[in-house]
Amino acid sequence: METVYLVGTHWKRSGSPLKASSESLEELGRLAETAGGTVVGKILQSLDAPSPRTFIGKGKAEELRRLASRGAFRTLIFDDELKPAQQKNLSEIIPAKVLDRTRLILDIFARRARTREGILQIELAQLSYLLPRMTERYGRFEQQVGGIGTRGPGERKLEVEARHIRDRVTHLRRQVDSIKLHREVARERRRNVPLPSAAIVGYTNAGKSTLLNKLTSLYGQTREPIYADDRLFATLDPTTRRIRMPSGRVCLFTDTVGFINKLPHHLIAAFRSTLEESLDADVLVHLIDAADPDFTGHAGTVRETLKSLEDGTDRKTDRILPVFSKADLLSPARKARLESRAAGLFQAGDGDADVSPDAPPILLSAVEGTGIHRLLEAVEERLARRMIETDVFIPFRHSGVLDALYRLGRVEQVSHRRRGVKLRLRLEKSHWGKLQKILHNGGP
Ligand SMILES: Nc1nc2c(ncn2[C@@H]2O[C@H](COP(=O)(O)OP(=O)(O)OP(=O)(O)O)[C@@H](O)[C@H]2O)c(=O)[nH]1
Ligand SMILES: [Mg+2]
Repeated sequence: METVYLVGTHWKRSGSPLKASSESLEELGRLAETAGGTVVGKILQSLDAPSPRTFIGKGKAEELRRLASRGAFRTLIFDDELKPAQQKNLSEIIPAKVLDRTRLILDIFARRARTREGILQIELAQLSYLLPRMTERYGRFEQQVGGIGTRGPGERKLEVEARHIRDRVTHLRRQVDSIKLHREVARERRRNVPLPSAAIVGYTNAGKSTLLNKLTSLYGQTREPIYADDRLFATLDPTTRRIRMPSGRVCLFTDTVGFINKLPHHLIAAFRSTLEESLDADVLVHLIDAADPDFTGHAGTVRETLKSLEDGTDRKTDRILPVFSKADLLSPARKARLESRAAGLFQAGDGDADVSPDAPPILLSAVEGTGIHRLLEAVEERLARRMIETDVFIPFRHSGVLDALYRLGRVEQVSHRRRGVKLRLRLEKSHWGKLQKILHNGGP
């Protein structure tokens, strides 16, 4: 059993409430337990600014040293990311393993990774985290014993180690890139027979995998369940299932890795391509755990993370569909309150703006199977927004495109004319653009 002591910080000048810091510390405790630790104690410090040397103040560090030397805990975990020098100094003072939230999350991801790509990506993230910490060790060594005659074997060893890591990082990047390339080719091929797609996104433990399992068992073509559990980051690798929608169309649903407050940037960088691909979907179902007391804060984190991933792309945010999960855990009173309050929870302009009073929020229970049909209808409605309905005349010399139109869109009406056929058509906007090009440029 690994005993763990937690250190949280409330930044006095940040203006964020004390409650947010203590909730974050709670969550750190759940993360530590997910990683196999047992939390034996914690402190929440109020600070103006971190101390450059030891992050926390001298007095606190001394207090923790005393606790550790009495054997009160084996591992100390900080809720904030420590600078390499701070981590090193703290390890020198306190006889315990000193970690931070980033390192902990990286560790959990490493335990969870199953696919080759996931394993490579997590190693990449870990090495990028470790490298500056090694150079710190190297840099200090040089300072302490620097000068003539210090180019000894010890120093060279560190240099060699750091170079090894750098080489390994380059090697991993290449492998990840090559997997990505293969996948892009496959994706391009799929695009020729495009199916609409939806990604289920949300905070970790919101119920995303449970929802996909429910969808699969009700409307799916396979039965094989995916792993869902009451622990943080149960899912790492995306899974996609074909789901038959109320209209009869098939839509691809993808389960994705959960987001969390202060998600390490090394991880976002390493998982970027996987995430971007899932988020390429036509609709993003943003699943929010309605039974979680801090669901508003968590929903905010998810929106922020999505925004940072979409940086530079001109995606419209109206593809995000907010949906509340775990309705079965709510009392009737809370349910009613949620239904009346939801409108005000998501302000217009920040993406989840579609919970308007005339459209009550979608509240579902993946466990009891309630609200699922409404979810699918709402997804179809979103998909339909990307479609246009139009009349088009296809001259006989272009009759080659008819086959594709029947396949890609919905032909509502046909009337035969002397020089061709006139169609009333529902078609995705992007396909409509292509069709017009073909008709105007005189042939596919
Ligand atoms: N009561 C209740 N529990 C639910 C519901 N949906 C999910 N859960 C539980 O919530 C926990 C987390 O569910 P998951 O489906 O693993 O959550 P996730 O969003 O995939 O989590 P990560 O993969 O860790 O990001 C599990 O213990 C589920 O049984 C629901 O509708 N009602
Ligand atoms: Mg999951």
